[in-house]
Amino acid sequence: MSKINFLDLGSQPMANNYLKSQKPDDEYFYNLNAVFDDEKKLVSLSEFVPPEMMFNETYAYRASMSLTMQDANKKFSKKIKSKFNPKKILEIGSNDGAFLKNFKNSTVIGVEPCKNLAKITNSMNILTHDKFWNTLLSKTILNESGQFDLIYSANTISHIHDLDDTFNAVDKVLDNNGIFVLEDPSLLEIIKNVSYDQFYDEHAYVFSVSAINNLLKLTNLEIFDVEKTTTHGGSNRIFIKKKSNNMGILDSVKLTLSEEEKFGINNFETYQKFSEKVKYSKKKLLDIFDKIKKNNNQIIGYGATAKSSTVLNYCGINTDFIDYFIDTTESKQGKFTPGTHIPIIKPDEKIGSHINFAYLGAWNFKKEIFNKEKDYLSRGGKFITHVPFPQII
Ligand code: DWN
Repeated sequence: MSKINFLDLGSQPMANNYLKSQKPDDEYFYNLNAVFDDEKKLVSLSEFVPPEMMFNETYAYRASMSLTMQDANKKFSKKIKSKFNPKKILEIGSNDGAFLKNFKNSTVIGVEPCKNLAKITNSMNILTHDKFWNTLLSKTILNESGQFDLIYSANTISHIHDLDDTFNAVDKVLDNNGIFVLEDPSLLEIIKNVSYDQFYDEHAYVFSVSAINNLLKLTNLEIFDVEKTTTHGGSNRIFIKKKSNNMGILDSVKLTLSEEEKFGINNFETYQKFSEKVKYSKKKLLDIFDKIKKNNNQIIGYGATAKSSTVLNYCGINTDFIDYFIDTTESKQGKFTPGTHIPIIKPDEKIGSHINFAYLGAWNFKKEIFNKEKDYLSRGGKFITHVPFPQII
């Protein structure tokens, strides 16, 4: 097996490790490099951060924080109910219950290793195991609750290091006629949009449908349908069943695999080109920040995302450039961005009238944010983004 390095994003902190102090005594850093496995055609980080360091009782991210995601979860839950009518649902990575709260409590179980989040869903009467997903846990769940006809996992499987064990564990608790829905950011969209900020400690893998298809070859599972969604800048919703289930495989699978193949997702050269684009993106973004600062303008950050941690640390954007971030997540407010130590504050009703430039950390919610900030935009306020290329909007 050959894993080839293609992207060096330098020394990085843990992306969700918001700091209590602007001058912390110690902060954990690791080398953020991405590699391409030429055999499985799988993109991953070269170095994994221990899961317990990232996903624990202080985890900051809340999946229910945006109207966009609330709406997406509502719509998908409705679709699942009408299409598959599942009796028992298991969610791997249930976060704050953003998805599961759309179903009746008695039929759903969550798995969430971040104890602060599991506490939220347990208090909503959604039985939640505050443990990491693995074969051991799947055996416990099987003994206690039996098999499930729907297993859902969004933005989680890409975070789990041992994929063979992950799929094995899914196979154990999935009913023979059951469906496993896996949703994660699309590698194809990331390459197209040069959204290199989807690479950070938590995203151990960045999946193409082709890579998932290859990984499942050695399991009892296979893909039977693929949908593209717009969430998180473009994701794949991959529908998986047991190979023994003779439900047909839809054309979407062949079409997606062939689209990825044509694009070059399975060729190392694609990643070499992507890496050059990332370097250019950094240069152009810094040109924009330099120009604005030379004209003595203040810049704030909008949405202290995990993604933006990669950009800020890779480009060296610190308090010399950004005065503060605003973010609606309570657990991030009053803290400082990892590595770059920029204060994060609660957003006021509107962006202050003295601010003319805001760096869009949450570019994936651009539509929702532009809608909310109509006044700012109409008085000439600008947003800075690096996706799909560095620009002032
Ligand atoms: O996979 C992951 C994704 C799904 O969520 C995790 N590893 C971590 C996390 O990544 P992220 O932080 O990049 O996710 P979001 O969903 O892009 O974060 C949006 C952030 O922006 C939140 O902190 C909320 C904030 N926000 C805001 O302040 N005002 C969002 C909106 C829409 C707003 O209007």
